[in-house]
Amino acid sequence: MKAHDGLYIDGAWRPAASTDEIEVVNPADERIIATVPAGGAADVDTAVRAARAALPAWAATPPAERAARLAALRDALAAREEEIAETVTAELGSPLPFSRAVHTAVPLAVAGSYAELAATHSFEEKVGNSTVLHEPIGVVGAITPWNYPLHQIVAKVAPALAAGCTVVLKPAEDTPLTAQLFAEAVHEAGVPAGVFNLVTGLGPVAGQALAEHPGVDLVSFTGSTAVGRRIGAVAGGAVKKVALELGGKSANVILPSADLARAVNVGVANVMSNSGQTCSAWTRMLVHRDQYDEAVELAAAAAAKYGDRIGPVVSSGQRARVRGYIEKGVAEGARLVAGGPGSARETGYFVEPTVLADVTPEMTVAQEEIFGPVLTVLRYEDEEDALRIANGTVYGLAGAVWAADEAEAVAFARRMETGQVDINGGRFNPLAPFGGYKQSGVGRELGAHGLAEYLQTKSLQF
Ligand code: TXE
Repeated sequence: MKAHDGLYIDGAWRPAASTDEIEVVNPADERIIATVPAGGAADVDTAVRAARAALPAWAATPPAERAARLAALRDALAAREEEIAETVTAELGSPLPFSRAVHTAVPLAVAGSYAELAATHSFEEKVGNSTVLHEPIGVVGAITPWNYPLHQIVAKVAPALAAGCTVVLKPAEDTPLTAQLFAEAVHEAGVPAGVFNLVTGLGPVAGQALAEHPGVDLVSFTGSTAVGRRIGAVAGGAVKKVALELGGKSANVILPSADLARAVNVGVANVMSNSGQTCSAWTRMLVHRDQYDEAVELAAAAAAKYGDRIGPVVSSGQRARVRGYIEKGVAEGARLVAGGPGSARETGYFVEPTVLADVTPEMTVAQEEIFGPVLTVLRYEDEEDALRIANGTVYGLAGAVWAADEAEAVAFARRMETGQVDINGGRFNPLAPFGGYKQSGVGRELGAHGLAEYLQTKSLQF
């Protein structure tokens, strides 16, 4: 697979100071498909310096011109649509149709939305006798995960550029090739040198160096809660702004009036999609006790149908982790009704689409993020009980409510401690804020709320 052997810094591909390398593995067949540099602290420093040097001119560039670069970036990504889809499939393992429909189409929509927002957002407002200026926060250190390789990058870099910030990106070590394609598109879009820089590398080395670098004004991180907590501590110590998008354990609440079959089928599809590697996945299905047995039967049948339609999980480490959770669930008393910890396939990091029934709220599988194709089904007594269970984890990223009457679902959703709720299925909206309550994170991504994360305000008093 095509790969650059350098880092994209200050407008060009340059050799890394570090001689370390990352081997990129295709999780579907376990083959090494490419090698990229594993940048070190010196490389991060070079990239941050380039971003700092480019900041004054980019921050002073009129928003309309920044918008034009973002529109060109969207077009450059669109021109690479098929190559991006193939690359995501090769390094993440997702089936090609899914890579086209989601891994490519969603970030294109997000990039397009920021091209528009940059042009229309008002970076200045009048408040009484003051003029409030919304100015770029400065140099952004963006650290992204592998689960949606391009979307996670675009969701940070596009608003940062729209705001007038410059960026150093450290993408996940599992999926650096998509990040390289993104850098190519940035270059082609005519974004000035130093405004966007890419340092591929390992989390504890390049990621840590970026989070700790004094030349970085905002660290925007998406990934595990454990790493997010560390980055938050580093940023807090240095009094620098931080945006964290962490894990989730979202509830899919099926109220008794809902169309049960539809709610269960969509719920299963939601969890299995991307092999369960979605932070906002509805991994806990909550069903009224009178409908419980029927729901479990429907869920098991829907999961069994997935079979070969989902790809592997990203790595052998992830597979071991997911299988460990399934085993733990069974050991704690859950009933396996579909899938299981084994797999018929000898090569590839595959996990069978799995459904665990008779799951109770205190079980590990109902509390911790599994990040694999594993659905838990829980029983509730009444609406208050459902609410208690839905809100009963440390997370609060997303969720869903189903009811015959939309108003009934909305009334329940208002009481949920979570950042996003899909009503009777919902639909992706690239302009709607996305982010967590509680330990699911700090800050929001997407739309105007996402843009605001990259701005700081100055008040001129007259
Ligand atoms: O994440 P990491 P991992 C969750 C999910 C998954 C688990 C582990 O539950 O099973 O996390 O995944 C960089 N300083 N999510 O281990 O390590 C790393 O290089 C700075 C949820 O892959 O958090 C990568 O770029 N950076 C999630 C990014 O952090 C560091 C998406 C994420 O990797 C670092 C992914 C350090 N010390 C996993 N250590 C979501 N919210 O969508 C690592 N990194």
